[in-house]
Parts: sequence; C-alpha cells; structure tokens
Amino acid sequence: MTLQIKTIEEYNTAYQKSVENPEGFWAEQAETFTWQKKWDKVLEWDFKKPDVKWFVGGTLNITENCLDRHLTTRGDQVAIIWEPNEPSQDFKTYTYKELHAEVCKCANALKAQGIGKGDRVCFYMPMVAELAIGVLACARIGAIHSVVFAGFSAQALADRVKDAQAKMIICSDFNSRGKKHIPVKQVVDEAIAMGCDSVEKVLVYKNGRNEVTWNDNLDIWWHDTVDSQSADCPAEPMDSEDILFILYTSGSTGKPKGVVHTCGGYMVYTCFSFKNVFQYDDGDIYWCTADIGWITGHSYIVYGPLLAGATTMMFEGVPTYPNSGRFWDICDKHKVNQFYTAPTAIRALMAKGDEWVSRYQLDSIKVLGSVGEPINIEAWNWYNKVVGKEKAPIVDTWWQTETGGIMISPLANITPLKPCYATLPLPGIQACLVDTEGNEIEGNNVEGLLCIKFPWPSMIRTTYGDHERCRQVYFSAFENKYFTGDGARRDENGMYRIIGRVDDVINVSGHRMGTAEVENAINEHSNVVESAVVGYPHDIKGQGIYAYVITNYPVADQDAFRKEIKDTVSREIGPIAKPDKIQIVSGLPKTRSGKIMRRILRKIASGDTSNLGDISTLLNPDIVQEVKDGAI
Ligand code: 7RM
Repeated sequence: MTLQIKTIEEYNTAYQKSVENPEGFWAEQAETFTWQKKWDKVLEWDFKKPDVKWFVGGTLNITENCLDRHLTTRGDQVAIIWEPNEPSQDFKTYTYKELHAEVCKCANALKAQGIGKGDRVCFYMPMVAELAIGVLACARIGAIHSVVFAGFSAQALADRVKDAQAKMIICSDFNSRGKKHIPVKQVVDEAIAMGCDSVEKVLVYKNGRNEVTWNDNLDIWWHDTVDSQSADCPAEPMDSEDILFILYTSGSTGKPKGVVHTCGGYMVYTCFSFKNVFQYDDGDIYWCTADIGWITGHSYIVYGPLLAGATTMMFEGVPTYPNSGRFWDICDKHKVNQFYTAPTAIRALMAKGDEWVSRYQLDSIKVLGSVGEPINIEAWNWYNKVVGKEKAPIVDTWWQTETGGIMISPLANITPLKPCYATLPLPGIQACLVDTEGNEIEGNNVEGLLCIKFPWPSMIRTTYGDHERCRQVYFSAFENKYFTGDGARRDENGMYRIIGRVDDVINVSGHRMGTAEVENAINEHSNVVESAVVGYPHDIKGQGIYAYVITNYPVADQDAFRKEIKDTVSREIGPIAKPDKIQIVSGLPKTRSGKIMRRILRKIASGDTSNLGDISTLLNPDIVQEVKDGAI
C-alpha cells in the first residue's frame, strides 16, 4: 500500500527523509507495486545531459498495477464512472474486472492491427470511456500513446502525428460537448490528407448516429475489431525507463514539444501524489473535470487514481450544459468526495451566481482541488465558501506537463492552508528559488524563479526526437537545476505562491499557449506582415490573447479582417488559441537589435500605460504613442 501521510508531523518526517535519503524513500514507495523484475539501482542522474533514470533495471507494466493487482481485492468495485454530455442519458460504470477485460480486448485488437511495443499511437478522441481504455491498452502492450486534445485543429493534429511518426490514430466518429456536435473523424481525415504518411490504420469508435466518410484501406471500426477479441492479454514487460507516453505541450519558442514520460517513475509518483494530496480513502468517489488530452487527465483521471484503486469519474460534457448547475448536479448524483477543477471553470461558474450552487446539497464533498493557473482570491473564497461550505480544504496544486505529477500542494486536511498559495512541496520535491544569475535565494519572504534541484520519479526524460531541446529549455538556464518557467514567492513560513510564467508562455483558461506559436498562426494570413502576441488579464480566462498585427496593405473592413485572423488561428491551432483582441498597428516597438519589446506591449494590452519605462533606447520610440492610442 502506498504511504498515506496523515499528520503534518508525518509530512515533515517524510519530507526530511526524502531529502536525506531520496533513494531509500522512493525505494520504499516503489516496493508497494507489482514489479516483474525488481530494479538494480534506484536512481542515476545527471542534469547536465540531462540523463535521469529511476528504478534502473526494473521491469513492470503499469496496467498490471492499475488493473490486475486490484482484481482479487476490489474486482467488483467501480473503477470508472462515465457521465455523458446529456444528463438524460444513462451513465456507465466499469468495475476493475470489467475495465481489465475491456483493456485486454482493446490491447489484443491493437496487436491484431500490427501495433507492438514502441509503436506510437495517437488519440484524437473526446471524453468517452474508450479513450481511457485505449490509452491503457497501449500501455498494456508497450505501445506509446500520444493523446491530442480533441479541440485542436487538423493542422495541429497533423503536426503532432508527424512528429511522433504515429502508426495509428484512434478517434471517434463524432463528439458532443454541450450543444456542439463536432465531426471528429472528419478532422482526422483532414489531418491525414496533410501527409501523415506514417499512419497505417485509423481506429474509429462509433459515438454518433451520422455517417462518416470511410476509407477501406485505412479505417476500421472499434466495434468490428475490439468487441470480438479475447479478454485476456499478457502485460508486456517494460523497462522502468521505457517510454509510457508522449504529450505535446507549448513552450516559448517554435512548435509544441513532445514531453516524454517513462513507465516506472511515473507510476510510483502519480500514485503517491494522488493518494496524499487528495487523501483518497477506499470507497471515495473522485472526480477530476480535466480532459484526458491534458496532463491533468493523464495523471489524475487515469493513472494516479487507478493505481491507487480509486473510483474515478470521467465527464463527457461542459460545466454549463444543460445549465450552470451541471457540475454540482453531478457531484450530488454520484456523491463525489474529491472534486478537482481549474480556476477558469470556478470563475465562469461564480459569474453565473450562487443560486446555481445552492440548489444542490454538495454534502459529499470532502476535498476541493484547483489546477492549471494561479487561482485569484475572489475565486478561492467563492470556491471555499459557496462550494465547500468552508468545510472542504482547497488543494491548490502546482505542477506541469513536464513534472508528470503534482509538485507543490497542500495535502488535504494536513497542510495548513493559505489562500492562493500552493503551500509546500511534496516529499521528494526539492523546490528552490533562484535569481536571474542562477544564485539560489535562501531564506523566507523572497521571490524568484522556481527551480527543482533534485530529480523526482515522474520528471520529463526528454522531448521526443530532440533531446537537445529538452536540455536547452529546462536544464541550461541554471546549472544542475530543472527550470520551471514560473516565478514564485516564498512567504515567512516557507510556503510557495506561484506568480506565473516568466517566459513567453501564456495561460488561457488553464491551457498553455506559446505566444510564438500563435504569432506563427496569425502570420499565415496573406495580409499579415508581422505580429506580436501577449497575454493580458482576463476575468474568466485568467489571461486573454492580445494580438498586434502589421498588415501588408490597408484593411477596409476591420471586423471582417479580425474574423479572418481568428479563423486562421482556429485552422492552424484550434479555437482555444483565437486572439480575444486584435489591434492593427503600423509597427512594433523594437530594440536596436530588432527584438520586439514585449514588456511594453504587455503593459499596453493590460490597459496600464502609466509607466512604460525608458523607451528612448528603442529603434522606433515613436511607435509607442500610436500603439497606445489604438489600444483596445
Ligand atoms: C498541470 C498543468 C503548467 C503551467 C505552470 C504554471 C501553471 C499550473 C498552477 C499554475 C499557479 C497552480 N500543466 N500552473 N498549476 N499556476 N498555480 N496551481 O497545468 O503544463 O498545462 O501548465 O501552468 O504556469 O508552469 S501545464
């Protein structure tokens, strides 16, 4: 059984041990899992390369730990509750036994289609239970899954499929989210037409009633191939450091990168962090509202909860359909004990009024979680009072796609809370703050750049196909430290508050976006010469996207032009990356070396032009007035 810390003294002891003897600490955790072969060495590391290996020489299969291991003790317990978009439609449940059988059937179907260990399989699938089943089926046979959020465009999907050289895409035919019906398979067809030559098969789960275009050479129905398979599939022996999955995420430059996580360490850490942060106890119903297309869904809908033998819920819909009480309706309906969502959803629901919440009992809720972006004090207070009735601790969990699991967070009912603070690092997480020169900032009541100075089991191993990029982005800024890209404050008690990104990454509704990525998309428009994208404070989304655009020739109809820009971005990346505000400018403030002065653009976008600092050294100081005057 995974260690479950119960008191702050136990936390302190565990933390201390994890720093003094990390190998001993994590070996003890790892012992609680099923290994086909035990590791020879707990840890080998070198942040310079970087080269990090946990549980070296060990062999395991994560699905044996998510499924088989539970069959004797909790085979008939519900593993997954699937709640549909339409409240009138029946929900579905899968017991551990049933889930095991479904995963094995799907795994056998993948094998029958020629998928084997090390092959990449892309998912472009809405939140149906078959997404979790498919992901686990890949893990069962050692295929590497790469889930692409089903809100991304065909172009974005094609980019990711090509980068991973995926042999198969698994998708659904259609998808309903709220009132929207999305032709998922059609997007996959478009992506394939963009030259995804590595794809040999497209496996399609039938989720809708309408017809789809069919290519007999490529397409296969899920029900035609999965349903008839045997429910017994041996678990592929995986080295601790074999790749479990790739997940693409945005950075400050260039194309999204494929973050690579490996089998052993990811397993140990996601289970440990899940159990301890949420204080999950047997019999609890746990619900994380994220999409499996993001890391939160990977680690805290699928792997962490199933490893811990929990009952985890998957929700197909959106918080506002059929009305703004939907989340709370689901909490009451399934007697949810731990509820984990994003500040953007909290703010959106808060804006709809308390009456949507007070209609419901919500008496089952024991723990509330927050993830994805800084939570502002208004949202924190509302979540605490109106949803939690001041009885449920809020765990503000800070972590990243690259960290694989929650890094800094209260442990529910154990760590003292402080609004808007992620509080303390989990055992095993050696967080520190550094200045721009890389000197560690000691003591309390300080602010700096957040780094981690010792490996933890679920950390990023590489960026797929480009190890140098991994080194450069995360390990080159400060010697012997992993740099998070976030700025943080440490208060008088050593508690951390995450301030936000210090690089050119913006966080829109908890979705990470590279400003360069959005600029590249905007520049695809034929009348755009150059653009600059910055974030600005947005009441609901946290940050909104503000685009400054220089055009080739004058724009007659500005509204039409703005719509074209938004359409271009939707096509290149997806609707989530559409700029909220677009300002046409004749130039951008630049340094003498030609760098865009984003600091100035950020200030103007946030409506704060009182003090733009020294602009006299700019290449084109005159442009600042024009940009200010035209601000939206
Ligand atoms: C899990 C996830 C990572 C970035 C990260 C931060 C921001 C995430 C919090 C947060 C303040 C939090 N992965 N972030 N959680 N900021 N408080 N509790 O979101 O890779 O998509 O994003 O999100 O800037 O670097 S992610």
